[in-house]
Amino acid sequence: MAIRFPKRYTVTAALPYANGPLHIGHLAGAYISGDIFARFLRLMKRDVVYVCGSDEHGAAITLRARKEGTTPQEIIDKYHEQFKDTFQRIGISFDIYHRTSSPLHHETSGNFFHTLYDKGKFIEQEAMQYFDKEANQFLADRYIKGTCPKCGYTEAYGDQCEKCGSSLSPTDLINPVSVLSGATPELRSTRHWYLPLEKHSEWLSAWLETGMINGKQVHDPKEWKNHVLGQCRSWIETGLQPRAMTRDLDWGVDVPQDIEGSEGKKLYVWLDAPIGYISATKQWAEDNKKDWKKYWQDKETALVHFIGKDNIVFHCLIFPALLQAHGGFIMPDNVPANAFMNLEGNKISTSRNWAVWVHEYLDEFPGQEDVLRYVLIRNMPEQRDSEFTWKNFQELNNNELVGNFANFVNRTFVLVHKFYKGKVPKFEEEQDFVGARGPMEDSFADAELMDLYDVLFEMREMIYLYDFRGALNQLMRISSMGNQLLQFNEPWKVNETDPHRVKAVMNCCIQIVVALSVACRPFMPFTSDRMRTMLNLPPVLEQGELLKVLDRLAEGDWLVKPGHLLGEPAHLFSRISDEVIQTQIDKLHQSKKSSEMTVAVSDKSSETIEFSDFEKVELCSGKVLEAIKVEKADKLLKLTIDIGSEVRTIISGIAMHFDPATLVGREVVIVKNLAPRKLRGIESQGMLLTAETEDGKLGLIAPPVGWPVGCPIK
Ligand code: B3M
Ligand code: ZN
Repeated sequence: MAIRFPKRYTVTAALPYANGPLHIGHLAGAYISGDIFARFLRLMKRDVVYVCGSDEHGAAITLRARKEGTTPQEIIDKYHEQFKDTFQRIGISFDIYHRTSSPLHHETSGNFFHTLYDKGKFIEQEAMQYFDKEANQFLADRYIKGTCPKCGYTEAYGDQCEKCGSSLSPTDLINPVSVLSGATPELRSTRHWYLPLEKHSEWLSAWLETGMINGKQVHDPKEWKNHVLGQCRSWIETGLQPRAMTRDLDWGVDVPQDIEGSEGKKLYVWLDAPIGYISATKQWAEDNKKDWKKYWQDKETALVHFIGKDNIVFHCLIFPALLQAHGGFIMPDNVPANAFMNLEGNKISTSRNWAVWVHEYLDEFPGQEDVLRYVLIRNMPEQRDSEFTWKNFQELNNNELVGNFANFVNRTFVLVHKFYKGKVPKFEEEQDFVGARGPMEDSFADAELMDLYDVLFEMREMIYLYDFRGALNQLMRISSMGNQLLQFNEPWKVNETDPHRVKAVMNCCIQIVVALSVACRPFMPFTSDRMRTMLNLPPVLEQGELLKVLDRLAEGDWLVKPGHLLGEPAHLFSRISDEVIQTQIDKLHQSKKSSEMTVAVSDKSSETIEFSDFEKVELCSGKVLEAIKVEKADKLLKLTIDIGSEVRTIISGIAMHFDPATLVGREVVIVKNLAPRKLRGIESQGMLLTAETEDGKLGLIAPPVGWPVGCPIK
């Protein structure tokens, strides 16, 4: 694949919701990938800005404030500061870490909305939405919970089911309840501005599949990850729907006041958040005397979004549609989204406290930032979900960082200090020596440098193509080569008898260490700094140093000259013991348990109902007359059920569990007096009772065998 060279890059990483601490899944999802890419580009002397900031609007924030009994402002201030600090401590090199509560962002996103409004890109529409009478509020997104119509998960949010990942709207939910009061909401009419996404479907599809827009090639779709394109395809195939771009809320960016009907309306958080990338760039440009427009509007700029897979639709369909509707903006050149990283066999979960919190890691493993970075990159979920385990963390540290990388660097330093008092040795270049791979035609040192060049070049290619795991592998190949060189020549044995060879070998090893000190920087910036001090060389400032190394090696030039005096060797990595690992494993299970206990206690108190509540539910027995799949809905079945007095149609999310044919004739229990609801255009008149195991097995609840249909069940 050909690598293109845009004039400059705008690199973004998903703006984290300022509503809870960062865990390793966040790092592995977006921030480290973006960091590798941005640092690498700087090392290649490319023009790049890496922007991020806190996402401070939306229900994620207001609900958190409610839960903690405080204000949204306090929540965002607390987490914004914490994020800034954590990112900096783990070495994420944003050029700016901005926030969406800033006036500049409010202005930028408000104006953006206004432009779309002026250009007639929205449809203004009255629609029925759930309203909580007790809380006196409309319930969008995370303010409403209910049963997912696709998979039957009972805790799905109004915007998304976290179990099956489907994107939902509140009216899709079965048995919706208000998150604020627990009340069953009622439908009320409200006016909003919608983006008619379906009108963008055609060009979006063409752009994603071919990289062409308005007859111009703007990116190479072959460079996009399969799972990203796959997800976009399936969204487009299912049919894009108009999406409301405003909300009835009191926290967020105001719909511009001069627009009629703007009162009480805020921008949808997924409209304002990606514009946060633009406002962050504006702030950075202002602070650094740059022109922000070049980074967003010049065709020669490549815009690259680093995100997790749950954000794909927003960055590959909705935001591009918004940018295009606005006009004047470039499209993303790539959205190299990552899948999820699991932890010790389970999904990382903030609410269940199943996570490794980054700030806690930093406190408990001082000076070992790069170990975490290394392990997260080694296991980066680039194409599919991956796994973090503490055992593997220990193994990778002990075997690869200590056993390979640090071992090579340390042996090299010790030997150069021992043989040459720390001075890089000079040797006769014409002399042929035996390299790591045995005798060869070229001069030994030249061949070593060529090999080094080749591996670095491959690493460079891989990073350009977002294969960071592969690139890290190349980095480790370099230190393996160094170890082989030492192992094969055994300078500690032959220095007396073959001093010429040992000088050549040790000189080469130092060249390799210098190359490593630059090449490791995108992955392990702290190690790079430590190595430069050891080498007595200036720190790598990310101003084209890798490009320089490649150029020098291509020319056959040394990276550091003979006679250069090295600093003292220091240990780059040290072994991690079983006890340390066990402590972490115990801590994880411990904190999960205590969070379960609090959940259990609070669940109980909030879920107790009065007998009179229970009495309201009318259950009865019935018999399935017909069962058919609902078109374009993988998980829904349309059931025709005889309940004696009448025949009901019930839409149930059980298609993944039963072959429809086997359901005909089955005796079932239904909730008879549930308010009818429309699902996929079909009215569902009741609900089927099922039982579900923790691992998702589903069974039907049946009345006593052979009983007549229509029996009340109490
Ligand atoms: N805050 C969602 C998330 O953290 C959201 C990303 C915004 S990126 C513009 O998953
Ligand atoms: Zn679901």
